[in-house]
Amino acid sequence: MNEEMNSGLENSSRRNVLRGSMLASAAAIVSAVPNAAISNPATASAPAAAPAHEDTEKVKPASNAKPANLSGYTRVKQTLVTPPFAPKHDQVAKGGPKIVEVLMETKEVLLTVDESTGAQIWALTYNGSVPGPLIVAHEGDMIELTLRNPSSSIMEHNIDFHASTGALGGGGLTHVYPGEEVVLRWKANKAGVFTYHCAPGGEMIPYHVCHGMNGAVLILPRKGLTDGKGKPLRYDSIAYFGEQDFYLPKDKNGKYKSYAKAGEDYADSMEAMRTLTPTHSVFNGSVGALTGKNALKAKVGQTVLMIHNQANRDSRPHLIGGHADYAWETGKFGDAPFTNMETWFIRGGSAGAALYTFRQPGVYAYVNHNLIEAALLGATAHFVVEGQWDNNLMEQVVAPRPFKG
Ligand SMILES: [Cu+2]
Repeated sequence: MNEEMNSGLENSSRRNVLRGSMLASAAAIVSAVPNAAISNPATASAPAAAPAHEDTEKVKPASNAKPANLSGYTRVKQTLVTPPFAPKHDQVAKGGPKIVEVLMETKEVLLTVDESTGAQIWALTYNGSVPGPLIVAHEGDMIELTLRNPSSSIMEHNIDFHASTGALGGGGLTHVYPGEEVVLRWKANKAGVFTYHCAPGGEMIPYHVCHGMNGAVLILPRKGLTDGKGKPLRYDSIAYFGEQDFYLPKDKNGKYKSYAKAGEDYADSMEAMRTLTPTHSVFNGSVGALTGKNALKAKVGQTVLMIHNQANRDSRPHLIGGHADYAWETGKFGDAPFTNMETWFIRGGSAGAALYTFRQPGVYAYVNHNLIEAALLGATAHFVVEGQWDNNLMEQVVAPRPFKG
């Protein structure tokens, strides 16, 4: 398997590819931090070889660290679901703080990004989807993640939770080779919606993130969302959008290249990413993933919480025909939301949330209002809303007709 790895990586062993440790920029991004990828020279050839555990030792907290105080917590398991859906949860916390146990498996899957062109990518994913699943908890809870990397994987993976505190967001404690699993527990001490992503080190960080390895965590205030002035805000459903910029290599004739396995596109991807010009910017993994028969559904009078994750690049969501009644642009529920927004802003490397109650039936397009990205690169989703039309809000007074002039 080693020898077959990647024709674009002639000068590196498979271990290098897995860890990214030969990459000069690794030190620049994660220097002075306990990152196993930096300190471990590329020597082994088996993906699940011993050094991983030694590396993990290096990033453990100092031995005089006190054990976590878990008294008062009760354990619950959260079954993660495929986006755009959210796992079952309470909007207002019931009882005391929880340790929310979740399981994620890193999966390297061939994903068709655009059926019309045949564009594909060996996506790097959590649980097989782009974005990875939404995790939901309340402020004060703990998330306890079991991260598994199956032995069939090519690559090493880890996870950096922007909502967490310490060790590169957990990235320094969660490097798992194929065939390994790790368990990380962190406290959700800030309410909001936050991104998470793989960050193996150096150039592997954008490579994994731009191959789909990112998602969001929703940490609700214990009393649920409010307008910032004490008015409770509730939703009927969550629509979880992961906007993904892909940089797919093309051949001399402008056709998208195909690869036999994950990682084989490495050198070509690096070249494509350096342009900073994505070939695609899509919601939930592919062009049309949330349009047509895959459109989101709602009814007039229903309220949807739209969560937008973009782990790499700025975006500016807009709901055509509607608004954000409330928008937590930065995703932080401790801050009062903006109100009645036409377009809101998601900073690259973050997630945000917007709440809207549908008032009219019809098809609403949820887009990145860089309309080139929406229409040409794929960043469009649809809500199909059923209900009674309200002429007080809008009416076609005269249908299109010829006129003289
Ligand atoms: Cu990864």
